[in-house]
Amino acid sequence: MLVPSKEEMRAYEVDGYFVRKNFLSEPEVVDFRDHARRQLEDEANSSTVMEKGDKSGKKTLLKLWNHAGDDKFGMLARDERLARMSEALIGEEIYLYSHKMTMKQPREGGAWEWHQDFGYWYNNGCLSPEMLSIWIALDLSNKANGCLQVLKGSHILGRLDHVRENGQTNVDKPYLDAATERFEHVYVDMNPGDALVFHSNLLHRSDANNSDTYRWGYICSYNAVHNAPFTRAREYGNYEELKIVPAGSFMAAG
Ligand SMILES: O=C(O)CCC(=O)C(=O)O
Repeated sequence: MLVPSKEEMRAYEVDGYFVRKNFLSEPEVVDFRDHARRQLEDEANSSTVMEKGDKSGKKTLLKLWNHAGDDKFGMLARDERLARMSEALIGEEIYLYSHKMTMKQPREGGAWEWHQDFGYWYNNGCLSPEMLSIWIALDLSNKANGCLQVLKGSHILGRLDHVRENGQTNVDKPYLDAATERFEHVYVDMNPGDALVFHSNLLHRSDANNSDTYRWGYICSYNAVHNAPFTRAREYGNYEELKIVPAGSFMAAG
């Protein structure tokens, strides 16, 4: 199903997120993950892969692309399943805001602190939170290896103030403390191929990976066309027509 079900629509509205099981099929995950591991582990020692530190000094890896081309990464970001889902939830014409790989290596990947994505996208010149992300698990993602955690329903707070800490943009502590009192804290367990679809104001974080397994996630974020940044603050996120491709086209891409 390309568009969200009624239940998914409602969960997105009320909880700020939902998980679509088996968003990618098993052969699709294997194809994409094998390619990603080969290419990005090779790149990991170069400046094209960023290292984000956490409070304990552990590093998590992040690869961000500025444009979606015809390679496997770009083709999945342009896949009709992601595009149609995002368009239906945002309710407007959309474009791809960013696509990135968040890589927690076994025993090494650090934590992401509590934040809203709109907390920093706003600083890039996006006026409204008509934005969302689809986080696709490429590995089993659980409490032991640092799965995503969310404060269910916290997107209704609107944008909170954020502060810059260790290269991460994190929500201001007193507001976070108040929010954790009010909203349910959920660890989002996912199987490879599952997708977490979440609103740009949903508070989320993840722990360090203290396990022997990989925890990689591919995140594609979409924005309403009329909400494109009013200033070119970054090389990514600026409006480009989204050239949607049929489901699974990335399998044939190099
Ligand atoms: O992959 C994760 O654990 C979190 C990534 C994240 O929140 C982000 O890139 O904004």
